[in-house]
Amino acid sequence: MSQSSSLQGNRKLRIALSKGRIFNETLPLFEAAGITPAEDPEKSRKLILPSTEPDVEFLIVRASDVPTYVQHGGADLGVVGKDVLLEHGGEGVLEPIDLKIAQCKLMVAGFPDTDLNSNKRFRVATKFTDCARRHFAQQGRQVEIIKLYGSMELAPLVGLSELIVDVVDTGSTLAANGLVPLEHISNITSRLIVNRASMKIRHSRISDILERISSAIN
Ligand code: PRT
Ligand code: MG
Repeated sequence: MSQSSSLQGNRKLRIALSKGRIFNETLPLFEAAGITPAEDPEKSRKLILPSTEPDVEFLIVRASDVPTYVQHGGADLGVVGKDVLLEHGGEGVLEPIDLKIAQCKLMVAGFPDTDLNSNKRFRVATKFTDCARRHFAQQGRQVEIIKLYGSMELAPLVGLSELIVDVVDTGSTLAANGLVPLEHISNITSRLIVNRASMKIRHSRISDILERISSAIN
């Protein structure tokens, strides 16, 4: 049978991960659960990596695509930042475990002299358009949202917006660009997510993995 066969009972269990920070911080947890990728995704160009477990494989996808793969059953499990999950909406996925990795904060940021209480209609540059819209709506503030795909910190520097909404860790990227955090929206950690149907169909195998990962966290 081919590796990509979609025969439900027979095909391998698929875990969607993004490269970089999430992969690096997730690896020890999967190792503790006895599942290790057989190849280094930073060195391989393969998008499907076999694992040391014959019935499990890893899918390497863009961070923001992880919930979409899991929602539509392209992957059974996934690891994703809560920021990405909030923006996706979490439809069709279960979120059983907070992995407590890749911690950061979703923040409103801008220049230090910004008066957030002014009646000005701020322009907000962000890739988290839904989160930003919700945040400002809750406060009854009218803003114009400008969608970007990355490097949000640049937008205020060139007058594209007064504010940005982005995840902040150390704050050094903001500081290096003369910006400061102005408002906290949400604490962010990565979550293990599971496709709803997979959770029923492959219940015992998935529960076993969830249990082993949970005990690795604690
Ligand atoms: O790269 P791509 O656009 O595909 O996706 P991505 O950039 O969202 O992926 P990745 O791998 O960079 O981040 C994956 C997840 O890690 C995010 O969804 C967050 O949940 C989490 N995370 C934790 C972070 C950070 N910390 C973080 N610092 N994601 C991004 N950053 C960025 C931040 O936006 C800033 O521009 O890193 C930069 C440096 O942060 P400072 O504050 O430490 O300077
Ligand atoms: Mg990135």
